[in-house]
Amino acid sequence: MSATAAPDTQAAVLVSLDFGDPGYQEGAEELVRLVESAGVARHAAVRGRRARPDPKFYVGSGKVAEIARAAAGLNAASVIFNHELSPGQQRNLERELGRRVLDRTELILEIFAQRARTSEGKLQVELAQLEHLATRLVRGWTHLERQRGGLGKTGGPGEKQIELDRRYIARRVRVLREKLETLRRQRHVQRRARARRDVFSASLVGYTNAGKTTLFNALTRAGAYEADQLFATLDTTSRRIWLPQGGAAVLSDTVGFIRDLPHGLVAAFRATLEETVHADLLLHVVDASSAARDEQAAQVDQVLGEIGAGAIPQLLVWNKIDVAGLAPGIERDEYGTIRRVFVSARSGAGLADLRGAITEAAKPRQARTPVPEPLSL
Ligand SMILES: Nc1nc2c(ncn2[C@@H]2O[C@H](COP(=O)(O)OP(=O)(O)OP(=O)(O)O)[C@@H](O)[C@H]2O)c(=O)[nH]1
Ligand SMILES: [Mg+2]
Repeated sequence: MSATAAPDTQAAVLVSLDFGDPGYQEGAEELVRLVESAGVARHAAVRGRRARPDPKFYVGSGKVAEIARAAAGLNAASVIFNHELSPGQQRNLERELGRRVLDRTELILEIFAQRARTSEGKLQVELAQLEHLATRLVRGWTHLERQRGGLGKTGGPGEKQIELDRRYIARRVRVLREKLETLRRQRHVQRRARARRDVFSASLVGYTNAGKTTLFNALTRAGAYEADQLFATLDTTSRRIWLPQGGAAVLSDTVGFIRDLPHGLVAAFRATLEETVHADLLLHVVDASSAARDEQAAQVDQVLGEIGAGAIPQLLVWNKIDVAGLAPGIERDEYGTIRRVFVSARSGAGLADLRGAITEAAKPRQARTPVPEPLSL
């Protein structure tokens, strides 16, 4: 390959800096999984330790040179920071490195854009991308003209942004919000109809890759898309499941959570997550085989609080016990209340217990709470 070959969009340099945060190591490993999920085949990692970010380049100038060397070695089209960059830092880095620089939010948005299937999912991703872009649209985009749109296979707003100006974005954001609002009202009607029929509803929530979709498929035999990649699921799917003793419930599979989920994304995905907010029961799926399982569960609880789902009863489901080497079954506290259910969505171990636990959770519900009006964005 000659030195003038076009930059390789499947190669990237990953930058993670340690500021003394205890989750640093896991965060850096997760970044590798994220870029693999985004379709990056080759990467080089640049790591470092700092007291605080450098105002101009986020990293120090020695590190910038190291990144430049690594990027040249791979002929990488993009450099991905596992951090939030200010618009100025991003601009300075792109100018200095001559490559596309993405921050963590943009990487997650890129994956979401690749995954979105339903029209609602696509609208939500485009809205989040435009809103993120609007914060970067300060001045001086011309240097990006030739460099933007590397990693992406999706052709999102990234490629078109030179033509975009604030007014265009504002107009488009308004249209997207209106469309999403219409979809939300339709959902609301469906939900009200469901509530009238008095069907118990449960939502699978949990960290990305915990096994929610696999569990959903195992419980409903639905055949939804499950994969060993982050954010395999973006859209909410709902199916009826049958419970022991003849009952039924509606089960929903939802988008996965991740540490430091960008706030703009939480807002954009509110319509999808609303299914979660309105559930009678949350099945909080935890990857019991992950070393970071406790921290991941805490992150999920935090996002649930942010979207107003903190008070919904939760059933903790420890999944992947086949890998974790745990026994299937139900764990109760001293009062007989279910604390955790141990399952393997893959082998099917513990699924009968889980159905039993859902039935038990569905029983004490006597008075139904009325369905509140939809949240507005
Ligand atoms: N060994 C084992 N692997 C599992 C189990 N459940 C799920 N997996 C695997 O874990 C990976 C992620 O599963 P998904 O069901 O896609 O996870 P998810 O929580 O829906 O992930 P996102 O949609 O990305 O948020 C897949 O490779 C599954 O095959 C399990 O019980 N045991
Ligand atoms: Mg999934």
